[in-house]
Amino acid sequence: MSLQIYINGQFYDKENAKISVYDHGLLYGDGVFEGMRSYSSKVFRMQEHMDRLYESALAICLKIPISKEQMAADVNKTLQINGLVNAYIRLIVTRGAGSLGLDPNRTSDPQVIIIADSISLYPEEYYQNGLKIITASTIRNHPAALSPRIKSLNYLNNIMAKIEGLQAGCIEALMLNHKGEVAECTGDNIFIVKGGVLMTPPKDAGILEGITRNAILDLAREHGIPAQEITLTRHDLFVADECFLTGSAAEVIPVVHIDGRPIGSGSVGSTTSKLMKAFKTLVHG
Ligand code: PXG
Repeated sequence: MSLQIYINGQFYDKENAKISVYDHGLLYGDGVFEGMRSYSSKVFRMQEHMDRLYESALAICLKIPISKEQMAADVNKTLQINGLVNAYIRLIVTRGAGSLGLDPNRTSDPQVIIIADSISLYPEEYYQNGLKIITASTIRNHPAALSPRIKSLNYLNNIMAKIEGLQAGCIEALMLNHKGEVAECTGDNIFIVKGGVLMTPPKDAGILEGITRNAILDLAREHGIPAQEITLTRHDLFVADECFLTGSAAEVIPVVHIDGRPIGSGSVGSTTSKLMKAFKTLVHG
């Protein structure tokens, strides 16, 4: 049986899961999304993902036609129908089909789409030996242009940064904010360890407040690792002992090189290893 895709409460074969070319999600990137993971058939931090999705929608004046509870139930149903246990879930809400003009009032029927599929993970080698990343010249959205806290369908500057990374032979790239401070990577949050203290940029540094990021901050607290949400510059990264990234897809992945410079010893650090293990236990527990 072909993969079943949810659109507005109905399921369609992957080949037949289609929406209008007049949808403002396509025409203007006018919509919001979430990327989630399920482990042993249970969505990790479902409530947090629902809260972030509905807040992103609220921020762009998009009214999601179903309740959070219904949405969560529909996510579970999509997993179930597809017999998926450990999966990646992409949830999309578009503004809906409208006229060829920006006016969101001339659209109707936001489209709610749920895709649950098997996950394509980063190669295991990166988890063992760590990533090399570069700093992209493309910055995160200026907060006065579009809040970087909105997980919108407009990901072009992150994609441009990703292209910069790929052209340099790196699968992730660091993005700074409009003040030149460290924000995050194109689809992952960033952490460093310095003198036994875990540090990550604060919510207002132009980041998406990652759900994995918050889980790592919780785990640090539980394991007695001092943690700070604090402004970081590239200098702080260059002199850090350890560095790692977090995201729903990547989970926790070490970084051992930035812009051609080794971080700390140039190999995966002990705090990073400890948190990688703790995260595995958390999601599989
Ligand atoms: N920053 C950005 C800009 C993101 O898009 C994260 C951080 C990590 O957040 P979570 O909540 O996942 O810990 C994200 C989300 C993909 C993919 O297919 C991943 C994200 C976004 C879009 C696509 O790998 N990560």
